[in-house]
Amino acid sequence: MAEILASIRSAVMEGNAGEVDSLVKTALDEGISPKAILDDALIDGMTEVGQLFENGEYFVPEMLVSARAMKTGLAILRPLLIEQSVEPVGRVVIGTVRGDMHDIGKNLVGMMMEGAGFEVDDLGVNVSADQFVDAAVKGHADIIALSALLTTTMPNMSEVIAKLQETGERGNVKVLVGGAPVTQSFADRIGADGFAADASQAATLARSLVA
Ligand code: B1M
Repeated sequence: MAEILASIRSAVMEGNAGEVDSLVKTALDEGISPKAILDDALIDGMTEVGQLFENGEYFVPEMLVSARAMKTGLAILRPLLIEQSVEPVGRVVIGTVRGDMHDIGKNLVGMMMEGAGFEVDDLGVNVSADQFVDAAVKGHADIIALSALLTTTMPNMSEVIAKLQETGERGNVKVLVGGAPVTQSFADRIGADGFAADASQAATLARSLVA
């Protein structure tokens, strides 16, 4: 790993947003690709933070400052990861499901979908089934994209599908699910139209769902 990527990774783990800011800019100046900075430094650092939390070495405050540091880096990469598209290939309503406050992965998915040419309506975190369905109907969305990071909030994805069925909208919109604990078999079980393991797969899958 390039030395600077290792330094960015460490700065994320230390929750040092200022350091992440300047190192990411330096890495870009050195010609390192935004994708490498994202995958090999920012995501890698955050994965390690999760491991340390699991081992009892990090606690919620540490996770929080690391998340802020990662967001600082993402804000710099965002315009570079998003290609300008003239006509949207489709409309996506995205959010993290009810009860869940994790938004970094969801933000990445939204970003990659914008990059793939979608118009993205990001409803944020802790989004109820009603909010998802209302926004999808009002915005004539082709896809509802649901993110969940907790095993306890995964089941709330099926509330959205139930609400779509209840309102007669199920046939008008595809439902795409993802997030660390979500699997293809879970997606099949709740009747989702697709599952993606990461943000770039989510964008590819979204394009095939509207093709
Ligand atoms: Co939380 N947390 N957290 N946390 N947190 C996890 C998820 C956890 C795995 C940590 C651990 O134990 N190792 C664990 C969940 C355990 C479980 O359910 N099995 C956990 C816990 C327990 C909690 C709390 C309950 C802790 C507490 O309070 N005791 C609490 C819950 C709060 C709530 O939501 N109600 C909590 C709180 C927090 C913070 C607020 C401190 C912070 C979130 C800040 C924020 O998001 N703004 C936080 C963080 C940072 C994490 C970890 C460390 C990192 C998550 C992250 O951003 N990863 C996480 C451990 C881990 O995942 N390693 C953890 C980076 C991100 C790029 O990856 O989000 O997985 P990810 O997204 C990926 C894919 O999953 C996929 O694409 C992305 C990559 O390309 N993807 C999709 C995501 N959504 C998708 C949607 C798609 C397709 C793909 O289609 C629509």
